[in-house]
Amino acid sequence: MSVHDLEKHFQDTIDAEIKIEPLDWMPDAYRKTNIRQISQHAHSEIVGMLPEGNWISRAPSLKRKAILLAKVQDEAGHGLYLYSACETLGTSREETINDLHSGRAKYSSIFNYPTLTWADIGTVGWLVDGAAIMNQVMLTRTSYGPYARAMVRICKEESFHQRQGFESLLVLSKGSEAQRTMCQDAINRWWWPALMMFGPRDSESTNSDQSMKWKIKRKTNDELRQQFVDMCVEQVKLLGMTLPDPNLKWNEETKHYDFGEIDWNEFWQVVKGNGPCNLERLQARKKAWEEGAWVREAAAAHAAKKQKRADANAA
Ligand code: BYC
Repeated sequence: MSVHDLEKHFQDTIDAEIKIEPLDWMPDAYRKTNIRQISQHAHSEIVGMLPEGNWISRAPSLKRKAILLAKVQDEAGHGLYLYSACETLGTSREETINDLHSGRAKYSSIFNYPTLTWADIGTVGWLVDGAAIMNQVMLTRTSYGPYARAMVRICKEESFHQRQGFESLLVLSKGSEAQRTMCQDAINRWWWPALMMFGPRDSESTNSDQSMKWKIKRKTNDELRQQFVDMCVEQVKLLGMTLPDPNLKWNEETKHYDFGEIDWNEFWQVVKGNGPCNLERLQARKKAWEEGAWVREAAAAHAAKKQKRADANAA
């Protein structure tokens, strides 16, 4: 088959809603886009453990500590499924992680903000995991098979994460004046960064057009952001709190909430490495990688020993 025929067959497969699998022929750019997106997603899960892990030893009760521990462990699992999905495209784990450590690969802007109070943990669950699910439900239908299948399980866990966050905020919102103030303050600080998670406006999104054609993405950044705003405006009412945007207003024509302008300068500064915690996050990841070297060596030695034993038994 000529490259033209291969490309046509590839696009027809996608248009017929048949998943692309690791051994199928695929255009180089499709492979690269998936490696870029899946690895960035994996890095986000792993870096995302840091702002929350920060509160495990300070959770206000045994119940909250157990929930937070489970959530942070879930994020580690998500990272692992995603790194594995990425490896099916022909990259090595080491290469992928080197790209994070050298700053070549990105991770979600949201994890470069600090978690200052206990209410931040509930707010991260509600808004950050809420934004994540909004984006990831669409990814359960992404065209690359291993990525889509990883997302099914991840979404189930993310939905527990979001609910526990909302429930934790609900308790604070019914608590003392100080707890209500803490809750509102956390919502005020996380709202705009959560909206930035969906990425630049569609008009500035360099990858969207092609990713939509390849059905890697099923909805655009702006569509998902709007869906998220509409959902949160209703949910915040249940908390008796407000969202920090004076321009939020129901639009009868579009049947959506209009909202204020995002500070895109802040977004790009954070993406470029100049956010409040970028340096700290990368340093923590590099340190963990270096300190974990002996674990990787031990695991490899154990696997080699097991294999040798299995070979001897088979002989
Ligand atoms: N932060 O062309 P665009 C989680 C980059 S984990 C940083 O629209 P695309 C969780 C983008 O990479 C949440 N960079 O890109 C974990 C591109 O640069 P490159 C993470 C961003 O890929 C623990 C450039 O801007 N979720 O939920 O079509 C605890 C232009 O953008 C961001 C995922 O990763 C950003 N926010 O669309 C709790 C989901 N936005 O790569 C929760 C999978 C954009 O060309 N990823 N950029 O140099 C996606 O769905 C898509 O990659 C995005 C961006 C919607 C994020």
